[in-house]
Amino acid sequence: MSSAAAVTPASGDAPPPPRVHRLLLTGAAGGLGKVLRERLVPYAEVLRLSDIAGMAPADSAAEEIVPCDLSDKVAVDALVKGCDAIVHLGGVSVERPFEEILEANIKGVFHLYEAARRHGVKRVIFASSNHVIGFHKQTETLDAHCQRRPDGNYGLSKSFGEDVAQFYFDRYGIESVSIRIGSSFPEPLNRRMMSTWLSYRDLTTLIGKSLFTPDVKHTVVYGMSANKDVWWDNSAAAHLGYVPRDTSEVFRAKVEAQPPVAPTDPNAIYQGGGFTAQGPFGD
Ligand code: NAI
Ligand code: 15L
Repeated sequence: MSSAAAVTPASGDAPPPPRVHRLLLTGAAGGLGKVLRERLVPYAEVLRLSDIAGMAPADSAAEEIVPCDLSDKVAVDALVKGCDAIVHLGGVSVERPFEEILEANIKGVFHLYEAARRHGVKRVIFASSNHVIGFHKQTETLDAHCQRRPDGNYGLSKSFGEDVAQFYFDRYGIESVSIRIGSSFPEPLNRRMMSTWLSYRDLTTLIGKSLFTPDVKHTVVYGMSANKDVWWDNSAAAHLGYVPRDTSEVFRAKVEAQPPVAPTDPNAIYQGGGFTAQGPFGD
């Protein structure tokens, strides 16, 4: 690999995928973290798994379990030490009051990049979200350079995370890929997700491309499968060579059997769907 301390491939008939030595996965106890704990195995000699929530014990010498609260600067520094690359999933993943988002997402992403700087980590994959552009209408097609229109505290925190990624590239040369994940679940759960769905297989492929493509600088890419009706244009991230293999179309009949969504419902208007109508909190 170009940037994340590649390990020399072993000889053999088919070349193995490139690997880093120690890959840190934050958010490892979460929905995507559990999936990626298994699927990132080929990408690293050692997978360091971290979360504030409980995780299953290490099942081999190739796993390290390091509990950590991302809002704890000292703990994050120790967590990152010795890692060659980071897949950063940890944080609050839904709309919540600002104080919760501040600790986990805003302080958390800053602590992570500061630790990456101090310990010489060269590549970070940041789980951003479609909610950084959630107030754009579903009639629009957006590329990576569009205006961000965050749809809540959560979207604001992901927008901040993208800015942190850009700053740490401009100032310190740490490369990042910010993946604006659409909806990554086993299958699309509603009509909106017919456009935003990202299969676990395609997510894994995209993370691999994000880890091992040379010279990504700070790339923003939309995390979506090869869905029929999409709102996002990934041409600005073509250098990643990401080619999704799954599509939400195979679930269309099941999704369209659901009751229709009123045209006035945010789920039918905005790319961020119902997130645009959550909050305010604490009034
Ligand atoms: P999740 O909520 O299941 O997992 C997030 C994990 O972060 C949890 O295990 C939680 O315990 C951990 N976490 C929360 N606060 C923490 C803290 N202070 N310190 C350490 N860990 C903390 O979310 P999911 O679905 O697995 O998503 C993973 C990432 O991808 C999140 O950053 C989310 O925002 C992002 N994403 C996910 C999408 C999806 O469709 N699943 C869509 C867009 C973005
Ligand atoms: C997200 O950012 C959330 O983390 C996830 O739970 C879904 O709600 C997803 O966006 C979505 O927009 O469907």
